Amino acid sequence: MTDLAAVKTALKTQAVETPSWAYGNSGTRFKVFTQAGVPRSPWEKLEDAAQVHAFTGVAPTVALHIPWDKVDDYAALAKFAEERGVGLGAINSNTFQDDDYKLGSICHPDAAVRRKAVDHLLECVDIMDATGSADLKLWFADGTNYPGQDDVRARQDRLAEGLSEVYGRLGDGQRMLLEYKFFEPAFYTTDVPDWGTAYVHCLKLGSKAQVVVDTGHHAPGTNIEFIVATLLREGKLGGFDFNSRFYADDDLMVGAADPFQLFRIMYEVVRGDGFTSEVAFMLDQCHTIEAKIPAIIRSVMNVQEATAKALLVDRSSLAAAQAAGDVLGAHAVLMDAYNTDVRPLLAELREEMGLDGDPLAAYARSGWAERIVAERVGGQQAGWGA
Ligand code: PSV
Ligand code: MN
Repeated sequence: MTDLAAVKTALKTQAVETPSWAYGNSGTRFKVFTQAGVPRSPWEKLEDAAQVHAFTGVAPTVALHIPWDKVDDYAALAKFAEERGVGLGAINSNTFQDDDYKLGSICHPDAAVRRKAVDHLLECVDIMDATGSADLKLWFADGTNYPGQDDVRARQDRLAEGLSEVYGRLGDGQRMLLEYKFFEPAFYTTDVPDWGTAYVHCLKLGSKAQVVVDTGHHAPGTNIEFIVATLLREGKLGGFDFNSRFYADDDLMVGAADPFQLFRIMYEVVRGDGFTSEVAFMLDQCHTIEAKIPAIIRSVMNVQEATAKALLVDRSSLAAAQAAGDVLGAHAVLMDAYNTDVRPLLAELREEMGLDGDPLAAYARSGWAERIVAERVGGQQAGWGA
């Protein structure tokens, strides 16, 4: 039997970090669609993120992306967030939108470009100092398109050298989270393509370096929960960038494409005590055709539902069935939890937290969507590159 009170306590302390860029306009390489009411500044993104937290109660921090969220005064931005009930979370670097980075950033063959990339990463740590953020999240678009284009081993050396300089700049309580992605924008080799490559670099760097699993960054069919179990077992899982994918890095709402996969991932998190450790549960999504704030609320709820089901797994019955070699019995224990309708439990939990049991309906009633459409007129909406 699972202890329902313990399940509820765990769910109340869950924290899902929302990404500033999900509040802005987004699109594909074919078209960026605009939506009325979209934030025009990092400040307005934080206002929207505060709404998500106000209605879900479990989205207390917001990840920033530099330079998209560049401001003159980061301490003021942190204070602005705090006054609205949220905090600033991971600082995401961006070494992929500058002409200099055509052949890579930190792995570029030209030392001057590598210097520029590393300086940007060091600037991100300065920003962390000002915002009080604990995590520097690194994703590199670096790679090659053609066999022979560059020396793939030399690129690994350059990567290690650059990362080590940034690692040395981290203060106490700060971490470097290294994210991998199997392809795109590079199509032949990618310099950090998989968890193994990220892991070996993090291992060499030290305990402040950990791996980020972006759920959209794997080849189709990859068993992501196995990667999660392995990284947790090695104490190297720094966090997640949650999103859904049907084909490649689709950045759709987490739990939309494959809620069962999300459950299996969350079960390995629970099994590996990741839920109570320092694993950061972040979203990394884009809401191109759907309304952004409700999509982010739904995404947070999807993570909560998967977590609730994972926490409901009767682990002693599961262990007993596994030990007895009872294949179908063990599978049934897991499926019983997955097939539980946890929505009433979560509604009850929200009410205990002083929230509306139905965050999406409460948000719709709040008038915020109409207010931002009326008020945010003129100016430049935030979006890719802004
Ligand atoms: C790259 O595809 C990525 O997942 C990284 O986390 C980036 O920082 C983010 O997307 C930007 O949207
Ligand atoms: Mn990501």
